[in-house]
Amino acid sequence: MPAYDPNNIFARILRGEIPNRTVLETEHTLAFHDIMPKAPVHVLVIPKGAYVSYDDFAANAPDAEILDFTRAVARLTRELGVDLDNGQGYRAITNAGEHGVQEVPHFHLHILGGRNIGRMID
Ligand code: DGP
Repeated sequence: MPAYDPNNIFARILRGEIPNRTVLETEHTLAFHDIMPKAPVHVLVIPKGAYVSYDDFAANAPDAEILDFTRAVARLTRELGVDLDNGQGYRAITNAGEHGVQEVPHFHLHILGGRNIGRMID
């Protein structure tokens, strides 16, 4: 696992050093609009703790942080109108490392919706 870079963009967003368009904030989780949206709904969900990737988060975060994050994702799909009770669905993806073409090395989940996303995201 590469060392966590405390000056990555999302760490700076969490410290309030870079503005963001917040959608939801909970005790352990922040969700905000992607700066270069690939769909009408494109929200990034991040834990407030310092994790590089999904596997880092899933293996090392305290249970309370994982639960908070997971429930925040469910709440977001409803509030963004893409959940399967009220909307037409979404894709949730996370990129990790070089082969995953991860740009920002702080674990984040992309929630994409509002249109048919197709079979793959570049
Ligand atoms: P990736 O690491 O490849 O999963 O994607 C990172 C995403 O972060 C990409 O869709 C663009 C977005 N992004 C990069 N810089 C910023 C920023 O300063 N603010 C916001 N809101 N999004 C950003």
